[in-house]
Amino acid sequence: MKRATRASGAIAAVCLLAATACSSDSDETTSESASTAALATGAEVSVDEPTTTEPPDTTTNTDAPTTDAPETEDPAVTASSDDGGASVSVVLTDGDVVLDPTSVDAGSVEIVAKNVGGDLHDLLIVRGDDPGALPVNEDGAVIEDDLPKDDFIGKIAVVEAGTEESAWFDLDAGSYIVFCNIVVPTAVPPLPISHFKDGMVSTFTVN
Ligand SMILES: [Cu+2]
Repeated sequence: MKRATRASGAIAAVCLLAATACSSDSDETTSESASTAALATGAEVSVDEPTTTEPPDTTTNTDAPTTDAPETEDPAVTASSDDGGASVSVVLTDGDVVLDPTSVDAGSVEIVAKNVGGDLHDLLIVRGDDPGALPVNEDGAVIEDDLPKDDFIGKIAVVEAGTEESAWFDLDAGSYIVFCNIVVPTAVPPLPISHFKDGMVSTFTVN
């Protein structure tokens, strides 16, 4: 009787193994014949080896691939918005950048840029507290390449009129300058219009 029990246990184990192995097999026909084959072989082998009493337990654990379920809740997006980081609303008008709040805690900070104007804007984040100290070209636009590498945090490259774009940035404590660096060429002089020069800049602090 014992043997019979062991054998069936072992068969169950083999079946489970076969099922597991086959589950990764997309071809149903193949998996059926494979498990049948394993079943037959498994019965013989297990009767000869008393030690096969243990494998079933192991197999039961292995059977826990049901732990695949938790994996389904891995939406990166949800993780970001749920990570407890601060969020700063940045409203872009044609000529101004309005932040709320203007002070957040250090860490992962979500910058939500909302373009309520009629023009295309972008949004750059640079470490610093004095917009007037940023390097600018003859058009009045900030020269991104001339910014100290560590000072350039990042940017939201395009925020179309009437749309909202957001991104997460890792911010240490300090002061930051947020601005639009779009330059609109003009057909006739005077010079092209720099949104930065026109006042699309603001600052905020990270504590
Ligand atoms: Cu702009």
